[in-house]
Amino acid sequence: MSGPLMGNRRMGNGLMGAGGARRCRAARALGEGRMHVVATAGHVDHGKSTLVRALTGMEPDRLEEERRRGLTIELGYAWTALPSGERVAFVDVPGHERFLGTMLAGVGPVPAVMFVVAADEGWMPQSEEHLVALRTLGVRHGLLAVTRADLADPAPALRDARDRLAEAGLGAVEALAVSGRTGEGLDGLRAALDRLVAALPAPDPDAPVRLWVDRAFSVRGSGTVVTGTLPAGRVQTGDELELDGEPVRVRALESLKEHVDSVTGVARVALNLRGRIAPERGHALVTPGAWTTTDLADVRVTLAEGARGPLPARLTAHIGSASVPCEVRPLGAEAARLRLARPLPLHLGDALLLRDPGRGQGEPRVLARATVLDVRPPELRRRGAARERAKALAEASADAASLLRTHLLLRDGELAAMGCPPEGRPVAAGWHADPDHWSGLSARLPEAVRRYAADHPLEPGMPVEAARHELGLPDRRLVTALVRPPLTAADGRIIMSGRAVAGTAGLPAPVARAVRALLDDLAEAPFQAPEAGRLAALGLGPRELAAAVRAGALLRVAEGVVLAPGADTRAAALLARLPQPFTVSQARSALGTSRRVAVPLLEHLDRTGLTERMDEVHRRCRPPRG
Ligand SMILES: Nc1nc2c(ncn2[C@@H]2O[C@H](COP(=O)(O)OP(=O)(O)OP(=O)(O)O)[C@@H](O)[C@H]2O)c(=O)[nH]1
Ligand SMILES: [Mg+2]
Repeated sequence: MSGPLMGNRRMGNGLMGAGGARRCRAARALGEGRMHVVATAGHVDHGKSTLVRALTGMEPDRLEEERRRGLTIELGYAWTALPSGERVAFVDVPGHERFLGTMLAGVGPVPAVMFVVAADEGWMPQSEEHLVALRTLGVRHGLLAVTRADLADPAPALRDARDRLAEAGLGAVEALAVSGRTGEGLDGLRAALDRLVAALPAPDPDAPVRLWVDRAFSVRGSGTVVTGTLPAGRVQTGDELELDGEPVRVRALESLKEHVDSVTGVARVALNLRGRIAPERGHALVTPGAWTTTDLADVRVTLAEGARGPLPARLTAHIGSASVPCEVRPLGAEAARLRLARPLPLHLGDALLLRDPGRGQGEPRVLARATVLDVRPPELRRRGAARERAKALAEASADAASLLRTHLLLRDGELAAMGCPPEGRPVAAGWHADPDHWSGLSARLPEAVRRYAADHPLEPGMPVEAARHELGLPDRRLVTALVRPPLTAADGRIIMSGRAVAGTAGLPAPVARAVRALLDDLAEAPFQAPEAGRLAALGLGPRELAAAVRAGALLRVAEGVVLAPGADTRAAALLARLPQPFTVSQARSALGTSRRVAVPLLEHLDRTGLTERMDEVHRRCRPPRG
């Protein structure tokens, strides 16, 4: 077994891509079925490694020290084909109490477990501790092997252990008596493993990648290599991934010592990486942008079997192959804020196992499950903020709706990076909103526009940017999405259309006074639009006139030509009394005005449909519509 990357590192020549033919033969011998990964668990010396060795013919204890001491110290890897052709790779964990951290790193990313109990010793402290850990991590698939059945009657240990596993949420697991030494029961165990893997849910090949590194080393000529259990998703040669925020490229890829171009979870993989990185166990390779890398998370705390609260303020958090010291700040009875000593890529719903590394023998060390509820929790500076947050977390679940209650507005990409596919349609350009917050904003906008119009009477409406600022929104497109009648948006501004009262009321006092003076002039001679001089004398420049027109205080028929509101319908009524069709000249004298006003006024009447042109010279009035 001289595979370069996956197996025994000391024995490998480490040339990815070299020796392919030999490996391909090995791969064919192993079968082409789907791959599954199963971790071992159980008390020290109960026969886990012996059983893995007997099942696979491979040596899980790679270190010289392990063989000398007859003890597993590091994670071991071995694999075989099952009778069905499906392939199973074992992650063999140490049972010694001192290596609980390593055991958790092995089990962390693995969906199923082979729980090993020695027939001659029965249930022991690390049997219990491993079971509590599995339960805390949410491992729900497994089988029970009561081994060393050549040394004692396996029946009592089998009965006892089966009941304990069932109670711990692993359900009615298959339980078998075997011997790693004599080989008794191994065929039955292989068949049971086949049934176990057949029942495992198929992971999503399109899921974002998060590969927790369990080993990292460099291979001469190839560079950095990491191995791990890929729980879901797909990794391919050439992929661009991220490790600790640094981009890395997958140069080559192996699975069970076989060179492959692409692999989907669940799988044991070895990746040859290019990038400025120094990977270690506990780092994760992730799909860029698909995870939120954070050192702060709000979590729901579920105490482990046998543990009592309150939790100590300093613990170690385990997820995947990572173990990270953390500070625990309780928020209410069931929630807490974790401050991690280094950032981890997390999703909502992830389970962290909280362990007290300081506890002595006999005391529970696996203390709690921390289910991630928020990966970007809000600051708690204000008085009472912690209490409010505790209340919110008590009602929260690990979904988009709960997140939006806290964050109010989130983009598609942010939700995805938090592990929450958005529910429902976006309110605008990829933005999702908390429904209550959105209807609150929707009620505030007309008020803001009204206030703005009162404060800026000469402006044609509230600039969208001002509204964005006023409502505290991160994107102008959110403002536009909030515009609905009677609001309208045009030219980057929001206008309150159909104002209730047309007139000078909303205009600044000097403008209102000037407009009233104009209207007095027009009352005498309704179609003699004021000359430029008169407008200038009254202080009515283009801005003031535009404001008066918007307010409905004046009617604008052309640039610089304004009349009293309603002058157009009055004109149409007068023109209707003329013999039809009529000329501009006839209209001009009927209205008592000049060509300067008559021409644009008639064009305005054409546009509004009160008159229509017959030819170059003639028009006629159109009967009122409807
Ligand atoms: N007679 C007998 N001895 C066994 C059997 N399985 C394991 N042993 C012996 O039990 C001892 C421990 O076996 P391991 O397989 O190293 O136990 P382990 O569970 O891997 O131990 P750790 O990894 O250190 O937790 C060794 O001396 C084995 O030879 C078995 O089925 N029958
Ligand atoms: Mg072992």
